[in-house]
Amino acid sequence: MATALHNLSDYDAQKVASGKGRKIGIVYADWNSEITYALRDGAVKTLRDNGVAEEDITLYNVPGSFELIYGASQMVKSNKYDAVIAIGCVIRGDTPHFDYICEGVTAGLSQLNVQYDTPVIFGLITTNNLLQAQERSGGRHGNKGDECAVTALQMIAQFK
Ligand code: DLZ
Repeated sequence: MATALHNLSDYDAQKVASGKGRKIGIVYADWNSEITYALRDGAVKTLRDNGVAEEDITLYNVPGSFELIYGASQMVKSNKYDAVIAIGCVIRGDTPHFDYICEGVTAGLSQLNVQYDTPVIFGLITTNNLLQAQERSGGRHGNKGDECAVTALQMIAQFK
């Protein structure tokens, strides 16, 4: 039986540290752009709502989720950002490709978190179908982009 799902956009504004003066990099994939652009926009809005200046948010796009690893890596190594958010959407198809991309991105982003001092936030949606992705990018389960923005601010406040 499915468990109740936390709404990805729910957060206690009182508990989120101000993003004033913080610099955030967002790398997002163009694959499944209906979803990833909504995630990106959700992240940007939540960062702005919590004090991050527009000029302190840098956006880079990459072709697919697999390229998030390289994009995030370049952003982290530049030392210009207090946190980097990686956004992508992988939808299960008929072949094992889904598993390879998901595992590759997860491992790649995890490695960055261990090797460097800039937190990399995991904004990869991995779903069985388009509807599940829509539900998590501004639909009935909220927007994972919002969750990523709040997570980034929490990580910065805790460790920077
Ligand atoms: C090739 C591919 C496939 C089949 N599916 C997705 C997907 O659902 N989501 C996504 O972000 N990217 C997908 N890609 C593209 C790969 O991430 C990558 O861009 C290519 O394999 C080239 O490296």
